[in-house]
Amino acid sequence: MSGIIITCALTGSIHTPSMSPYLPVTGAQIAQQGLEAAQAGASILHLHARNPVTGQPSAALQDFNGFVPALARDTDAVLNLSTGGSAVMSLDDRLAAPLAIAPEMASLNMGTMNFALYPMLGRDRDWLHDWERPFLENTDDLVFKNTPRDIARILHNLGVERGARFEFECYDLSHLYMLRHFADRGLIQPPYFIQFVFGVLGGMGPDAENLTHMVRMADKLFGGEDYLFSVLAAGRFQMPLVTMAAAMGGHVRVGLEDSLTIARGQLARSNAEQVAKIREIVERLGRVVMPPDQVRATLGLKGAEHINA
Ligand code: KMH
Ligand code: ZN
Repeated sequence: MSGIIITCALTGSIHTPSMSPYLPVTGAQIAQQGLEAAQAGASILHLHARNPVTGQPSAALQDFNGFVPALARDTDAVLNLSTGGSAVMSLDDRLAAPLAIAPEMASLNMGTMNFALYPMLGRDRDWLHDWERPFLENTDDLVFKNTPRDIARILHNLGVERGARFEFECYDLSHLYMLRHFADRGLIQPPYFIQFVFGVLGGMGPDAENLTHMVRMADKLFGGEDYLFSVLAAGRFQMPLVTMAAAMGGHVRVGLEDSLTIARGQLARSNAEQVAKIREIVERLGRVVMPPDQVRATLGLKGAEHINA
């Protein structure tokens, strides 16, 4: 098996500050945790911003500028900006920072779907901020909008015009067919870096059978040579599912965006802790971690010198 790409998603827009004191929120925290994650072996950093005072997911360019320039200066990791942002944001808002920064990579969610976070309300907590509880409650009526028109716009404005390549987020089998559709339209070129997303309520569940079937169908739709797959899984399914991906020859994504824990019931103290753990696992499986330059060559990226940071 060839090298393995470790992506680390540092903060995301799913968890809220009351859930973990280790969730990075300020620009300085995101930059520091990103640096440590890169040093631990993450070659791609998947990035969202937050309001540094409230911890609320943010689309503001000034909040991205709190950590993107530092990460560009202090690491050679591939910076991958989310275009999903938060499901509560408009597409214009989600795209503001990626369009300004023109990153080497951007995420691209391959279908409109439910994105239900309210089960995380489960137990009582002391909420640090007023926004957290209603934010989670209202996800019982939230549509994460990623229509074909939205996808085409992102491909055009970020891909064609700014030379970004994509982390294609596929939460379900249908999203692979949408990806095939855009390949047939000639709007994307291989190799496709496909992120299989497990365990979001609204997408496929974290079952091993789903992973084997997704790989089987990706082989059928794209051929073994034209795509790479990576896996992320939410919550306690993170490590089991990404380990399975590594054993199957795939790539892995960890980070506090996807799971706040390092073991059952135990909060991860940093993103780097999760990176170090999966690195040890994959190396014991006989995989070799790909450094950023090899990732750039493998995925056909434009190079860090071409981003606005
Ligand atoms: N939060 C993950 C489930 C994005 O940023 O575009 C998916 C994600 C979406 O990372
Ligand atoms: Zn994300």
